[in-house]
Amino acid sequence: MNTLAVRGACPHDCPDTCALITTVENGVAVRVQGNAEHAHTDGALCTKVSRYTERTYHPERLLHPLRRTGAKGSGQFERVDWDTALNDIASKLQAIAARNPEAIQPYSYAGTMGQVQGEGMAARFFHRLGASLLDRTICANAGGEGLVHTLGGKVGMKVEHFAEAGLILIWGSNSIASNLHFWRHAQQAKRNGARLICIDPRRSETADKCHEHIALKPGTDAALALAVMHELITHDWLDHDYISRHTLGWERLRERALQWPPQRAADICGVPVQQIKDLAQAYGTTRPAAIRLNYGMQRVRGGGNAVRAIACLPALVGAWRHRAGGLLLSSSGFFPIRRAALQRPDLLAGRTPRTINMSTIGDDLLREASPTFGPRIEALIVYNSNPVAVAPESSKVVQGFAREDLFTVVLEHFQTDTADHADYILPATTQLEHWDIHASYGHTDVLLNRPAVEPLGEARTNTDIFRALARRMGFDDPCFEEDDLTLCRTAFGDVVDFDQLLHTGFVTLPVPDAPFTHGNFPTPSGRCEFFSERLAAQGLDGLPDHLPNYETPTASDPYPLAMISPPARNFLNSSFVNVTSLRDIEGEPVLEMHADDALARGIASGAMVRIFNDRGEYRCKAEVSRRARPGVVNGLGIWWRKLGAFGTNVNEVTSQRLTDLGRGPVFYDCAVEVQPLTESA
Ligand SMILES: Nc1nc2c(c(=O)[nH]1)N[C@H]1C(S)=C(S)[C@@H](COP(=O)(O)OP(=O)(O)OC[C@H]3O[C@@H](n4cnc5c(=O)[nH]c(N)nc54)[C@H](O)[C@@H]3O)O[C@H]1N2
Ligand SMILES: Nc1nc2c(c(=O)[nH]1)N[C@H]1C(S)=C(S)[C@@H](COP(=O)(O)OP(=O)(O)OC[C@H]3O[C@@H](n4cnc5c(=O)[nH]c(N)nc54)[C@H](O)[C@@H]3O)O[C@H]1N2
Ligand SMILES: [Mo]
Repeated sequence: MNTLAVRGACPHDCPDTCALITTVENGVAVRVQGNAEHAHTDGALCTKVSRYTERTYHPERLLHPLRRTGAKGSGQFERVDWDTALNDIASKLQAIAARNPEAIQPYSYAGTMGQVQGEGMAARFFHRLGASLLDRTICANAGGEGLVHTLGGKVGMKVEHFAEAGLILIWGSNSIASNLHFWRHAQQAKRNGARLICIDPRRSETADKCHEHIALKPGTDAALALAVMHELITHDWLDHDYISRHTLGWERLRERALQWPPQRAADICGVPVQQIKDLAQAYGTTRPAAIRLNYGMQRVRGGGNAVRAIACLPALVGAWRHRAGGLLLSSSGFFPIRRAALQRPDLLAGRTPRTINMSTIGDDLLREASPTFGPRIEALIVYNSNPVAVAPESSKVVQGFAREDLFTVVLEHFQTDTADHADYILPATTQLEHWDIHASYGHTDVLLNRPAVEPLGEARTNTDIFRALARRMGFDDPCFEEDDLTLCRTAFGDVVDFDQLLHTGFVTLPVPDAPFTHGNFPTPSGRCEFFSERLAAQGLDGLPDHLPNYETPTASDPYPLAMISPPARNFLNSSFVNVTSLRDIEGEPVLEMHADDALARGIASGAMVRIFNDRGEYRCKAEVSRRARPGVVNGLGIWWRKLGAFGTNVNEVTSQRLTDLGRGPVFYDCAVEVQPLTESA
């Protein structure tokens, strides 16, 4: 038997970016394991990715191109050969481009986080075409902008140093579910005597394992942070030396924070005032104090400001002085990715196409041509994303995708809800079948992914599909001939040692252990900017503030419950929902409800319910659960619509409104009512 161990990288949208070892026997991948030589992975994978071969060799993997035969969205297709598919797609795109290339819209996100199979060749293709651009806001933009306007970039603590912290605030993060390799460090700190405090409306698996859980209402994090500042100031738990040397706007922030006595925040957050005081005392008096912030807390109207407020805290107490103090939301800003060399915006050749926000794709697909909007969207090329399931306000998204006059091409591994609405589905390779190179947003290593097996069936890499389309469209720039290994080398150029990547599979960036001990923030001022001149120049508040949710329900409202829809542990957004062994663990879509809210509505645990508001209705099973706080219901996971009850998922009820900073979606800023589903309904 011929057995190989192939080094790779997990492609998924997760902070951990693990190093993989795939065991290949006679050309078949039989096992995917964590690479024990890679410190961050430490030989361990999450349940999902340890089932990678089940996903790769899934009987429903797409193995040849498909062309639509039924009505739009019917999911009926026939097999065609690649030439037929590519020739027809190229000629349709050419005809649209001849009228106006901006009527063609790429739509992609982080199905793979690879720099090559992500936007490597795809962006070149769309830039050369002059297609509309895509504002990729759906996940992290509010928080990302919040960081940029406070710390200067998506930078922060190195994850490994959390193990040495004396206090860890796990803020808007269910780490056990979504950041397992961080959780190891938190456990180590706990064993060393650190105190762990979880700040989350939901009593998550992570909250269960912390010393304390602050179950605030969704979207009230900035109020909490401002009240903590109030206490730091009034008790003088401040590092005056750090503040004067390395921050900007202290006097103004001080004035703002003094307007936030703990009682004011307690009323807004819906938590006991003593809990806020205790939090402030712990944060003000424990060294080193570390904050693991995650994107769960920025999917609300004020998400950007909330991240700004929290990102001010470490500078106030001088936590950055120690390598185990400070904050980590994302480390992606440390990676010197050569985006221009990879994605070649120069191929726009002076054209400035419009930009469509991926978070409002529902509305935008339904928009008519107008002088402000530009042309109606006539063609949509989707890759690395499942918008019909993941984008907010599904009724609009589905209606848009169902337009008979929209030409839709979907590059996919599986026939997702989005692929059901395609005119052509093109089978794409998985991470086990292609080259790629990866940055991370949870650690500071670059990882290389080698193909472990040949592409399954007739699957082709995303890059190869865009190369083939480029050829048929007559794009003759030599950049369309570059192979994937060349693209891998281009991503970081000489900054990383490519030979080492080929040899070990990973390279650690030279990031200092405590990057902000002496200030040196990547802001314009070089300081931690409590006050942001850049925001003020845009006519925005230069200081962080609490912005209430768009939808802040009260008991007398028609939609009196706040709904959040955080990730399910055994899925990765809508990926893996079709992997039977993982779906079996999750069971079925559920809505967690507090006993009081269920009782008031005559809902028994296990009953089918309708969750609704003016935007739509979602049906699933209710679970009376200690994980839900009063007034807040938790709809877990982004199920495939067609695998959920009545072909719906949580995004039926979410809205297309946008965050204060970064134009992001507000998935967790959503008021609903819940009723038992009676036989007649
Ligand atoms: N297993 C698994 N892992 C994942 C994902 C997945 O779907 N499944 N998704 C990946 C993706 S795309 C991302 S962006 C990352 C990060 O994704 P995140 O969404 O940050 O993931 P979590 O840490 O699981 O969940 C965030 C936590 O925030 C809480 N939360 C909701 N609203 C609020 C609020 O207003 N305030 C506060 N303080 N907390 C709130 C939720 O209850 C939840 O426990 O995780 C990645 N990892
Ligand atoms: N209600 C609600 N909605 C949410 C969220 C939430 O918490 N609540 N979370 C939001 C967040 S944080 C995010 S990041 C988005 C995620 O939204 P998406 O980025 O769309 O993520 P997935 O749902 O995992 O879909 C990715 C798809 O890419 C495909 N794919 C993977 N690798 C490849 C490849 O190499 N080639 C091709 N062609 N396809 C590939 C997978 O098969 C999968 O179907 O969802 C958002 N939507
Ligand atoms: Mo995300």
